[in-house]
Amino acid sequence: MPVPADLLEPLRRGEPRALARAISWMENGHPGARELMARLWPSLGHAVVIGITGSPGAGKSTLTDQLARALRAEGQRVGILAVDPTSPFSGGAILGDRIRMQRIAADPGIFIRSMATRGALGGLARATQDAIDLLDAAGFDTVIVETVGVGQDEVDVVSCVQTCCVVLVPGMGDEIQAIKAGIMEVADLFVINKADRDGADQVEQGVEAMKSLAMPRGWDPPVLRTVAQTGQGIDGLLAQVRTHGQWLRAHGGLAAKARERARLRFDSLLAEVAARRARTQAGPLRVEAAIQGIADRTLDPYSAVAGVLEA
Ligand SMILES: Nc1nc2c(ncn2[C@@H]2O[C@H](COP(=O)(O)OP(=O)(O)OP(=O)(O)O)[C@@H](O)[C@H]2O)c(=O)[nH]1
Ligand SMILES: [Mg+2]
Repeated sequence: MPVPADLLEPLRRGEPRALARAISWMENGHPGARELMARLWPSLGHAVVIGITGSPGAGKSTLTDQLARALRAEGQRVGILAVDPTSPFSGGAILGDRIRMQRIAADPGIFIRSMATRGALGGLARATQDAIDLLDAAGFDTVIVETVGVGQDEVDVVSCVQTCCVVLVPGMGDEIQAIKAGIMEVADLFVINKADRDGADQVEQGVEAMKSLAMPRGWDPPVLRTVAQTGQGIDGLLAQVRTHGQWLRAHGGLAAKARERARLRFDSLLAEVAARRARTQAGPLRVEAAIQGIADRTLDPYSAVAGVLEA
């Protein structure tokens, strides 16, 4: 299905309504979604993508706001994707984010979108990656992806970013343990936010101890302190994000990340499309019969799947 000019051109100019529509197209598997991506694909890859991840209430949104402001002051256009894998709907914390973000949302140089599990065909990571691509196509210089740290979904989402900032706060001894799983390998920067509170030293010691156990990978993730509410430390954070970008460029890291991202994307899309095709070919009755067979123990799961694939 051809992409209407009244979507493509406004999208390339970065008009918010066209962007919102295009993101929904991708999320909902609109018949024109594939052609849209095909048209945009060759010109992508310019936006710098920063990930801000951490536990609920760590100050991710406040940090994101501050970063966006600093980048706007340099004349950049900034996209913000607020990803919440815990929320099936755009509600709760995300609604709060919307209200909070209204302050900066009036600025046409900033585009904000909440991404929740709701309806995102193929999952949140894919929807987020698609949205990043669309912002990139629309000429946004930097995209900030804010995501609540909750495990695999989060790790998948941060695989989309160039520089992943893990936000910690004083007084979270146990949570450092929880963060170890998975996120350690993807952290490019550690940000101790709410450094105006007691206990920043202890968190820093905890992070350093954790880092010493991690596999060395050439880049030693710096540990920074911020007070997002006042903007303290934001310039330092931006400077480190840039240093990391330079390091990636100097060490072939950008190409390596792009390849890794391409592989993840291909694998997940292949799995999804192949599964959909197989289901359609077999039809719902056969699929349900196979599932019932497994439950009844008349059919083992492997044979059930093989049977459906051969349908
Ligand atoms: N004392 C102090 N409070 C802060 C700081 N940064 C953010 N806060 C406050 O912490 C609370 C949570 O901030 P958010 O930015 O909404 O945190 P978040 O991580 O986005 O929260 P979720 O999206 O709900 O997970 C708010 O009341 C902020 O005003 C800081 O540096 N110091
Ligand atoms: Mg938030």
